Amino acid sequence: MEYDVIIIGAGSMGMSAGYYLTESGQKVALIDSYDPPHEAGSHHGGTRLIRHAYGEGGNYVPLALHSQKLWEALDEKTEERIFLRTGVLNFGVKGTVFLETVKKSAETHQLPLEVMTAEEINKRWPGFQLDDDSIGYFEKNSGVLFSENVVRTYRSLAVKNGADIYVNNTVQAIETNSNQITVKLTDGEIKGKQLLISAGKGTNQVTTLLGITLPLTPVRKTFSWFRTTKEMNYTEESFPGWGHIDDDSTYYGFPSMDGTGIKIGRHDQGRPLVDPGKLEPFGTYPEDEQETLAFAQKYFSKDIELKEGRVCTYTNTPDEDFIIDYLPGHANIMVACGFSGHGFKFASGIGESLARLLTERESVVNLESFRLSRFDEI
Ligand code: PYC
Repeated sequence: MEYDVIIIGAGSMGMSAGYYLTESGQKVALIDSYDPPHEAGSHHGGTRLIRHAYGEGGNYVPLALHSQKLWEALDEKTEERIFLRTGVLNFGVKGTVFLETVKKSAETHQLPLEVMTAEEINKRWPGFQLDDDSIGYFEKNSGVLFSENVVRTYRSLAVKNGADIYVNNTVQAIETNSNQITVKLTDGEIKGKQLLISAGKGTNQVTTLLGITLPLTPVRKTFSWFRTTKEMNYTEESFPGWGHIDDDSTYYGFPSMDGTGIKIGRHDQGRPLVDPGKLEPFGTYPEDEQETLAFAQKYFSKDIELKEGRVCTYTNTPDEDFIIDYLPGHANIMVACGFSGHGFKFASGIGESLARLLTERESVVNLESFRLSRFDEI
């Protein structure tokens, strides 16, 4: 049997693309080194933010808004929780490029955005204790996505639509010609007309089988959950999703979902992974516990305590914009990678556009800024 599309890497992007491809009647094979949803990639830890007014660049806004619609449609299709409208507060020192871009992108796209002083923020959400020099931008329509539920739901819908899934399988070799691609797996081999590589931190292990190395740096990241005696100030009803930006650091976080604890992570920095297959456990380095705890004590509550932490991976590009393109020299192979720690919120929109590109050669949303041609070395 020959598949229409083989997808290597069935995490958030690959699983979403697989689902949308099966919705348009394509015969799809999904391959993953683990059994998704799992903790070895970039979709675990329960939650992700979706923000619409976008500090990383106004060009992301149409994709964020379209993705939001698709999340809401997915929510209707499943009993699983997919999206919760908590609102998201971006706060920090007034004038940072990120916060100015949030404001400008909201103005350009006429998004509702409330400008708030520190005093107003502390009053509205008593869980915050911000200094007078902080400013905040609150968008009420954005919120929290349930990341493992998303991957589980896309998987079950794709399989129901006829996708085959090859779990706990790694790719050993790829043979290509213009008509057919053969992927040799740990267990057997499969053939397809087109290939999508969406293997996160393992992407270069796959593309080097085709002689191509992409400008990707897998980075070890951590996130933690905290407890406090003032839990009622941090519930999903009483506290928003948030991001904090100043000149030296970026942190993000979530309310305590169903009493699981306040989740906080540091978005910038992290240690580049020498071997993408090896991730040292949480607590290996002093900063794993210290950084987010110091942040939480400063901006939330003095009595906050670490409950537990986890490790995950970002796969960063040099400019932290994504890579979504055909692989050079291969008109039947696409790559979607380098999501640089801010891609999950777009997985619905990107998966749908990848499916459209693979079937009709045109995207639903403009993805031109993610082309490989922006890098000199490719
Ligand atoms: O892009 O908002 C974001 C985000 C939250 C956690 C990691 N990335």
